Amino acid sequence: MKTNDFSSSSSPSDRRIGALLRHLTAGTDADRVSSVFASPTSGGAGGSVFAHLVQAPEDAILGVTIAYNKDPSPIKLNLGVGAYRTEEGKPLVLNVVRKAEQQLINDRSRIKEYLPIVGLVEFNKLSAKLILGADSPAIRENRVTTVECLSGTGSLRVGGEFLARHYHQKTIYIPQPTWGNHPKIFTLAGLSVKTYRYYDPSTRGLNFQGLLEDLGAAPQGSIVLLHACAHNPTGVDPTLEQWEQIRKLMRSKGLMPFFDSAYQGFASGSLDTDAKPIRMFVADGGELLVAQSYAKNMGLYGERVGALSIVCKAADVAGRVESQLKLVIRPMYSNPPIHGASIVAVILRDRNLFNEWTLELKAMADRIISMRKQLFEALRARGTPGDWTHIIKQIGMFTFTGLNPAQVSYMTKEYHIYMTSDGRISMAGLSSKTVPHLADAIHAVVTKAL
Ligand code: KET
Repeated sequence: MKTNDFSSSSSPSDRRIGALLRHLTAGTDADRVSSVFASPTSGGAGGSVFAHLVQAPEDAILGVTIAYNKDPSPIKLNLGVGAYRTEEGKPLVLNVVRKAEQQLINDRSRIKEYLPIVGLVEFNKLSAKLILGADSPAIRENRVTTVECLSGTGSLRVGGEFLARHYHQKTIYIPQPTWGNHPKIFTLAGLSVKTYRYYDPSTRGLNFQGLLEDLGAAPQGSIVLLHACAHNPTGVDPTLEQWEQIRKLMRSKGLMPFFDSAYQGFASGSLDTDAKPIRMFVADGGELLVAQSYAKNMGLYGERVGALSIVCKAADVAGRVESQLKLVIRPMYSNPPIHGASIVAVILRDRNLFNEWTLELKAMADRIISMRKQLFEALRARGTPGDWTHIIKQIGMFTFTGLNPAQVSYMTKEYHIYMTSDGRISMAGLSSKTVPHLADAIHAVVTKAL
């Protein structure tokens, strides 16, 4: 008699724990090791069974906002999390989003039933079109499966777990550096995480040679996480010619592309331009995964709306992939939320709203570019030592300033400017009013030689 389906040594949960242990014993993050391994005790008479827990550190990015909120200073400035702010420093709800929500509220036939496990079907179709292009051969040939997930993070997590269960290679290569959540997401999904060279601090540009060498040396079939555009945190993207070389190399070694598209439209201001690297990989007929987020480009941060698409070689395979994705999702969160996906669907299906969205998106991207110019000019006007041209060269929401952790903490302490300790600043958090304050702080910290 079959007694226990979960005891098989190759079960996904075993693999996940194995991957987690491997990751932790690699000694990458001491605090996580202690938070997992601190030994449980009975707590003694009347004591808490959780008394052995150590206080976990705040998240490296979201913790910046927590510290900022505690600061009573009137001049404080939050350049930590990548969230768009207006010239007045306020969060922005897009006009098209307000209109879409109004439409949804006015429609009395709308109900609040559970969505299917894969989410809102119309949203899924429209999301695939948005990222792959309306004329994508993969969509035409029904070779794409798309599932609604909990924003970009949830899409990466579901995709990671799907690969850990069903793909023959369990190693994923992520760029060095990358978004701080990537290694945790993929480790907990059951993959083992390795890095490839990406950024060269001496040129503040792409280490293209290092990237090609590392991907060239990766075992056949490995998974490779690629930022579709506006690389976080560096703001450095490959050129289209470099993408073509990356594509050729990856396809020649059977490496599996997993695109993280969290900033479509934020890099160039154009949704289609920013999706080009992904579409190059689709055009060659090969397979890939892409995680999409609407947090930034539609300003739907808290709605947690995104999508995972898996492009396959044949329609029947895509159908079976989807059936397995459902088995990943159902025990994780059952099915995704309805509201955010409905907002996106209303906007993407209506030509007028869609056009209005592209204008609002372009305006956000342009304001960020104008902040780059203003900050660069302000440093030049102050005669701040160093080459600051990377501020205007880098792409997307962030500038990777090159400031070190000591300089960052000095700027926080003395100037109440909050940013991640790697020196990344969210350009979207700046305004014409706050640029001089930031420039003063950078000037001071650079001339102090900390
Ligand atoms: N990928 C990348 C590259 C990314 O920068 C983020 C968010 C995400 C995925 C996930 O976003 P979601 O909200 O799940 O759709 N980055 C910003 C916010 C965060 O850290 O959560 C940030 O780097 O500030």
